[in-house]
Amino acid sequence: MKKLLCGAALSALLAGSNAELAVAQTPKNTPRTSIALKHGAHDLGKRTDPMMERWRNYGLGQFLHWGVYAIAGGHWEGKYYGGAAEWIRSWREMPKDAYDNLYKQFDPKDFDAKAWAKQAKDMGAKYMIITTKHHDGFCLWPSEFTDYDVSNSPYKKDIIGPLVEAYDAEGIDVYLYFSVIDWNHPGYRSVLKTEEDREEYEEFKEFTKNQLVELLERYPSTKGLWFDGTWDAAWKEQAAFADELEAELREMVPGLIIGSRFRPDDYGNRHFDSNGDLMGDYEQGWERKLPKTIEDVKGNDWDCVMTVPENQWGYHSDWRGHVKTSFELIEMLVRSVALNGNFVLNFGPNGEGGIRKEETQLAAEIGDWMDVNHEAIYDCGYLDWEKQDWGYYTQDRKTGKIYMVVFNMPLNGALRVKTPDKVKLDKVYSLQDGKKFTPEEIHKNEYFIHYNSEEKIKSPMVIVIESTSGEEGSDQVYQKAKT
Ligand code: FHN
Repeated sequence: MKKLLCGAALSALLAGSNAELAVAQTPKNTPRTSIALKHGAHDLGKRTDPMMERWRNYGLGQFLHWGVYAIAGGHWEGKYYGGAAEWIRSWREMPKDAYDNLYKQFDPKDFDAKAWAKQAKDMGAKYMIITTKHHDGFCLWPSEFTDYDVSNSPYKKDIIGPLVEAYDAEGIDVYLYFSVIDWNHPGYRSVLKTEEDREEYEEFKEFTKNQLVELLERYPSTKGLWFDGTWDAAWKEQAAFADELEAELREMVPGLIIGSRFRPDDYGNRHFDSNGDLMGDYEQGWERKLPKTIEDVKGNDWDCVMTVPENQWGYHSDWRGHVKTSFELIEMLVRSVALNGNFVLNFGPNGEGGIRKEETQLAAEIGDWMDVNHEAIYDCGYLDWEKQDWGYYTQDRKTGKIYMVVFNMPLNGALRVKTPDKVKLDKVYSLQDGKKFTPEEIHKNEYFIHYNSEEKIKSPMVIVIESTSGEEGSDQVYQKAKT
């Protein structure tokens, strides 16, 4: 499998100018140690193979939370449940038995995999993550290993297969969400207290493994697994099992992508092992929150998964509290890309398989913006220029083009740009209409780009900078360019 940075190279990195970055991989309050681990991170540094490069350049993804919880939609017998809709089974007002029988009503007449995929495509998503099984254990595919699946619902048909097919057809990569927590399996435990617990949990582990292998066998075009529900004490004891299983799954699908939420290390640490090294291909801890600075991401790949309301993943018919606008979501998307991450926006279809009007509207608004401005998102990442208050820089990793994504247009239209030494701004123009700007140099390495339109910008605008970095002596060229 991947081997990216050997011990010697790592020492060199630590000794060199990137030392801060490498050391920064140690989580706060954890001293840098070298504990011998059998099941810690096996590879250090970023994966550079084509599948991971592809992942890194997605920019925007779609998350889909769908299951029988969508039928309840955050209510039970007229009472409102204020928690996340997909957790309603854990609410004391809803009898477990009632929840566990909801699947008998699962018959989503409006489900149209192609329409979902088309909407995601129009929004500009490059990958999609679908909940094959959430914590309740209900499987959206016909599983050989449980009866609690779609084949025993009135709908009867596989949901995952048509989704994989439809999204593949739209050129959107599919990732399978899988919850290790499974409230339906008799062997599932959150804590292992007795010998009997341990015995039953062994069966649960076997079941988990069987289901994962089954998913990859059934849907071989899967690009990765998105794990969840791995925080239980019982699972945190399973370092050896999870390590072996992860290796087996990676064998099945070359290039398979798995984030940091799957396996614990020998001491039960998750995401980062006891030495502070990332376990998995990317950091999976940015949920409903975003990093503020590049230091926060510790040099790792990462994704942010985001809800439209405050904390609803599955369908809740009654969104209360703050509901995000497309402007806010686009800013989150751009901030993610500017800090080398992907942004994944969640959708929670209803019990009939329909996508709610708010989500449809947001998808369309984001899509309209992406239509014009996707160049500033796809294949783009961090640019090491001083951040300015108007918004974010992104840079195309292949062409080197720089994008200024402006969210806060100054009243006088003067957009400050500070460049590193010896950088020359060759061409500056609007991505929307190609209109050229002539930067005004106000100091060495500092410019104003004047946006002089009377028109107030309605959506975040993008200015492209094509620049060159000069060698020694190029200051002169740069100085000449001033006159
Ligand atoms: O408990 C789940 C939650 O319902 C949702 O699936 C999110 C998505 O990342 N994950 C868990 C909380 O971390």
